[in-house]
Amino acid sequence: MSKLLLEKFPVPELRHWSAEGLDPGREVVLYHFGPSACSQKVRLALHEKSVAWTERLINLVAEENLAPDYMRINPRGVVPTLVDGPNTVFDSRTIMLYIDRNFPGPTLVPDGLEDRQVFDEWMARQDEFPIRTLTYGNAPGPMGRVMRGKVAKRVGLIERLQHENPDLADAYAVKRADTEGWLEAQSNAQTVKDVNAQIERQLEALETRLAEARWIAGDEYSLVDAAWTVMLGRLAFVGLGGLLASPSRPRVTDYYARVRGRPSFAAQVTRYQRKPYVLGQVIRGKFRAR
Ligand SMILES: N[C@@H](CCC(=O)N[C@@H](CS)C(=O)NCC(=O)O)C(=O)O
Repeated sequence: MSKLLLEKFPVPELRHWSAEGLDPGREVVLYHFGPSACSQKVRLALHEKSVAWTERLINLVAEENLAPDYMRINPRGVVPTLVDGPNTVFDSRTIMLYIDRNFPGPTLVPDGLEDRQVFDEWMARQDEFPIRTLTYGNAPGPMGRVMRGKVAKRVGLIERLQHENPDLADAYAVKRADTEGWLEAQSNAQTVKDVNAQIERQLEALETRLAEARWIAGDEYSLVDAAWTVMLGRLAFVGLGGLLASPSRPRVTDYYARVRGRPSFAAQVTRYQRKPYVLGQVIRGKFRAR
């Protein structure tokens, strides 16, 4: 049965982006997962800078991020991780800034002091938002149930991996504590409700900001727009797309249409959030024997 389903929901071939002005032989490797918001942020940055990259897919539904080999690359056991020659870079915000600074292409961080301050503030607003609770607490239908069910079973898996890999005992202990908090948050209706109210407040603030500037940090598109693109795309993904079409927030609606109209959105967000693609990953994850 799983084989049949896998044939029905193939994972499309992934294209890699052509680079201009990169040293021949420089290989940029991104460990990522298609629908992961943090991975999307980094992919948008790579795309907007036209950086060539090679992918290593880490299927979060299959918990490949917990595999000892991956934990030895990224001890936090999360995606994304960027490897650029001798440099291994963690954390989506840090990776985005690293990409902007270390590759040719348009500058995606504003120069002026005022714009830079707004940039930092809105990067933090996005980065600190409990997007995991928003996603897992709201994900609709059977897909949502599979996602939440996987989290519930993770603690046992982590305990086993911790036992089998004493060199990673501390890293797995952190994962275990984090998973317990995650489980609690996604199952607590009040917590999910609070997070949903919190995103509405952020959208109100975004509406106000967009009355002052065309893009979040001024006249030019920047990395903070990429970060918020992912945030808004996530709302649509988890069935809260109505929040982006509210008549009380016309600027947010227009802004979402503009970021969605960029080629980077189709290539790095939509295509990794299409139902057949996501279902393919979920099914692979669900049936993969560990
Ligand atoms: N602050 C980190 C968070 C990374 C993160 O939580 N990644 C998620 C996907 S968006 C993940 O790998 N989740 C799996 C897990 O926590 O076990 C970043 O921005 O990169």
